[in-house]
Amino acid sequence: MRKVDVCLTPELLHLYGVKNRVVVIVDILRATSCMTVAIANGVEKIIPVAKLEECQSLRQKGCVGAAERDGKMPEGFDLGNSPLAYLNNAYAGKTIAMTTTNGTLAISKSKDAEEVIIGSFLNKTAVINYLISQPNDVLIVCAGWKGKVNLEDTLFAGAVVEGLKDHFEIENDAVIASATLYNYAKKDMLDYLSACSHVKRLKNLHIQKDIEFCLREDQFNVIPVLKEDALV
Ligand code: 3SL
Repeated sequence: MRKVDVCLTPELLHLYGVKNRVVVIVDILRATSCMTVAIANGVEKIIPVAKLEECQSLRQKGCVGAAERDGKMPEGFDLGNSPLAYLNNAYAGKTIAMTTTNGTLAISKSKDAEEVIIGSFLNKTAVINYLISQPNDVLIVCAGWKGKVNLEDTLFAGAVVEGLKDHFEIENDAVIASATLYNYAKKDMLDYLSACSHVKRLKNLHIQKDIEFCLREDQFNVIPVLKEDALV
């Protein structure tokens, strides 16, 4: 039977190994939610990069530059990290160079996987159905916050585990913990997450709308996939 595992922060990735697995990158607030909305709204590709300098140099070569550090857009870029910015095909046909504090870093650390896909509540069921349909073991990699575990990514990992549990063998306790947490919180995730660190951080930046949007389930039937160096 195929196996499913959960890595709660990229700092623990060396304990798992990504080879021969499909890796699902999760950064609910807000990078993987942004990526889902962008691809669903016609963005041609997203080049995720770990560093601001790389993003700026791609921008100078003609990409739209989307950047975030500590929740804010650093000077000199075109876009921050709000998923709402991509709605209504606002960037359809464009190539976006994107760097975020944790999400794009988690992608660059997972590049040796059999396949890297992007998960968010917004495309939850599409991700679950795809994982069931393909032949490989699965590793869900939570981006966390600066190396630490966060609740919103753990909740989404648990939601995926719930969808996979009849088809996959559970590999370790992080899988059980995330599913238990999701089942506990799913009735009102917004309420459950109100005390969590990144929600507080984003609320201080007055982006409550982004938080609410990122917790909506199954808004899009797309899965961004890493092909060479870009999400398509
Ligand atoms: O860390 C990240 O990758 C971002 O998603 C963080 S933020 O929600 O844009 O602040």
